[in-house]
Amino acid sequence: MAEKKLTIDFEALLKDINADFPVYQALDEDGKVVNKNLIPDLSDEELVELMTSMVWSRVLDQRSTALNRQGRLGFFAPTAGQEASQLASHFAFEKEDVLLPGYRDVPQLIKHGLPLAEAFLWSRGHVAGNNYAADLQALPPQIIIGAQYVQAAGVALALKKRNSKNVVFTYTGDGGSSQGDFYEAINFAGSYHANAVFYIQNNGFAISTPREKQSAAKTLAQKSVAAGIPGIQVDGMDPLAVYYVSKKAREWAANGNGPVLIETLTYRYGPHTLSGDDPTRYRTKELDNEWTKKDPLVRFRKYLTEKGLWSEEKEEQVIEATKEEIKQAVTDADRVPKQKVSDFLKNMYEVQPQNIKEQIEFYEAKESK
Ligand SMILES: Cc1ncc(C[n+]2csc(CCOP(=O)(O)OP(=O)(O)O)c2C)c(N)n1
Ligand SMILES: [Mg+2]
Repeated sequence: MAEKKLTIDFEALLKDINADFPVYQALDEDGKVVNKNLIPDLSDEELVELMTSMVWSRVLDQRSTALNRQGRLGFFAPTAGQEASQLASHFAFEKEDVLLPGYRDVPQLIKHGLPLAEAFLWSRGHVAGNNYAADLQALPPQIIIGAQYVQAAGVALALKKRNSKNVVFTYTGDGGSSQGDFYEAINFAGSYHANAVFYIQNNGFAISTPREKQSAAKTLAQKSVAAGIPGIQVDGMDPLAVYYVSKKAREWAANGNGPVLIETLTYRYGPHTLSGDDPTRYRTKELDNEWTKKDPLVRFRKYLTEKGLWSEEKEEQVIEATKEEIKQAVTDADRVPKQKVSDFLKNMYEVQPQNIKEQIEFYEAKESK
């Protein structure tokens, strides 16, 4: 019998699916320009502002870790290593753009206008940490993986319907890109050509699950294809490239063309959170070393020093000022009356059902003792 003719070339199909998604990079590990087309049009002052915010974030990470260990902070998800991915992306957006962060995206939230003391209260699980000023265009950090993407799709549609020139920008992780919410959100926003920029901060791990086990997709950026929206992979340790692609993506979305998906290739140096994770159980020293060589602060420091815009003294000033700012914020957070169970209950319903009323009475009696 003659062999059946192969009508479907699965190998070729896979090749198409894994079409090339180039990684955008402007600066190499030594802070040397590798692609001058990707050097953004930022003034000297803006370059210094961006570096300052990245150093600020590194100090905040270190101090938050220490404060957590002293029992003075609650939940904390370390951010060191992700400064370019977080702060250089945020730098491309306007105050009127809406930020929907995940639990690791507290630095962007503070830069967007959340007072540091309120961020600390949020970490402590205090309701006052969720009481946002009316002009703060952001929602509190999302703990449910991927849920902020669905909310972002809704906000993006609202902006679109109002003919707004603002956008929503939201962040999830490599693990988050496996959630149903992720696909629903980019599909929905795509179909309405809504004003959204979606970030996947691919730090290589979802707690202990490595990226390779997360998806058979060659890149996470290519998940944009099925939603019919542009997808970009960027060196997430390169602040200038992250800023450049973010700025362009924002323009694209703000002009009514629809959403963009950006995958930043990055790494978290610390544990997943400070609630008991031990990264030495799933990461090697070699891998850690490989990524610390790509450090966004080192790279940007070299670039700016070469330009005469940065120095050791300047960095020392930023570090000291940040430590002072943190000290003050802890003092301010400590002044807020302790969280009460009755406060939680009072925040649950606008019109309280009987059982909640009874619980409020019960806890208020207990708390007044
Ligand atoms: C819906 C849901 N499932 C599971 C969890 C538990 N969980 C918390 S963080 C996390 C991993 C997320 O990894 P990734 O999206 O890569 O983000 P990263 O922490 O690396 O920034 C998981 C599974 C959760 N919070 N929500
Ligand atoms: Mg991750």
